[in-house]
Amino acid sequence: MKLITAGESHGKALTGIIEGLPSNLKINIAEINRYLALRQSGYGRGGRQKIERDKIEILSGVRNLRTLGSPVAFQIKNNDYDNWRDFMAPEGCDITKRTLTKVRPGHADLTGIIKYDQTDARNILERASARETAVRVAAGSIMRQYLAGLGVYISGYVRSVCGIADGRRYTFEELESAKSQPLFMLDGEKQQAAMELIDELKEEGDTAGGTIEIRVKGLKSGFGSCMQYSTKLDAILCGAIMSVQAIKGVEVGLGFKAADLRGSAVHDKIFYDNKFYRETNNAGGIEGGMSNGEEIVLRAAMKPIPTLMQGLRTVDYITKDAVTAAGERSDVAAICAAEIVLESVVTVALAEVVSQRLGGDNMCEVKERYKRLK
Ligand code: EPS
Repeated sequence: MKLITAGESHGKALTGIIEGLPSNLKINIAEINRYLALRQSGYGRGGRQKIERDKIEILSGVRNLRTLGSPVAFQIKNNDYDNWRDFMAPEGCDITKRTLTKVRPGHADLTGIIKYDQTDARNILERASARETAVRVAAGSIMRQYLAGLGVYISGYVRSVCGIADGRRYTFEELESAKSQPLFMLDGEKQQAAMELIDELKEEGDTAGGTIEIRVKGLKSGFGSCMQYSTKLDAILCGAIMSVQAIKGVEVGLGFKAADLRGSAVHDKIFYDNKFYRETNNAGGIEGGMSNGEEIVLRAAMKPIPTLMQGLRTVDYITKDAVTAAGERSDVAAICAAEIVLESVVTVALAEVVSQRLGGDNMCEVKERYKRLK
């Protein structure tokens, strides 16, 4: 299974193609749109989300709500294109307007302009923009339906915003209620404090990041491989997480904390009672690059959004003058969007690993093969 995405932030549409879905997977379109709406939600988003109403339009590979086994192509229209047609149209447009040369620190602007031999960072930022993640959420939602057919579920929540952290542990079932919270946090007091901080940052023209936990439940052991570095499940899932805009760190299970503890306090002891089990899950469900049957626990750190309304010191790419970086409109925090995106990219990466191991041309075959695994 493989996903390819295309689309510019203010272009006509975002497009995705998924290759390798088995036939007869029932597609719930309302569910895909629910995740797209969740990605647009959350406290601290900016003006753009008032313009967009992301909805999937499936173009191929699905007939009467069931996959055919052929590539599934889909698009999500950019409503904002109506305001940008004159400056973005592939067929010809005015590229002297809406230019960006006051390159923003922390963005792709400067490095991209040099690498792609441009004079306008618009030709870089349009693709580097986190708008692209809408496609990955739609694809993730389709692949989530594939994994749910096997009893594999993905969830998560926001653990901290700009240092305001919830250190509690939650069961997988408790995580679902996070989605109805303004910041996808489960600790009401921390969430209130984080919302107040976001209000302050908005006043100051500043931005915030945070940390997110993603969990996978129901995955049997043996996915990923210890036989080749590139096939290790932790490498694949962490790579997927690091591919998301603004993500700067990732850990599995105890993660960085494990470095400060003794081996006897870190490694999950193994027991047997009709089946092998562990009483702790410090490994985060992955040992030797393979799922071990426990819940997979991944945590990611998102940096603050690099477009600041207050503007950071930078240099104009053309004049070389010291200037304040561009910043017309920006989210203060997009941590909820990132939470949905991270669930989605983990789902996409996992579905690829699962389909590689199981194969199967139709859903019935896939389910039978999964059931037969120990
Ligand atoms: C983004 C800048 C903002 C965000 C955008 C990502 O867009 P604009 O420049 O149009 O105001 O809203 O995110 C989305 C549009 C989205 O759907 O998530 C950026 O520079 O990365």
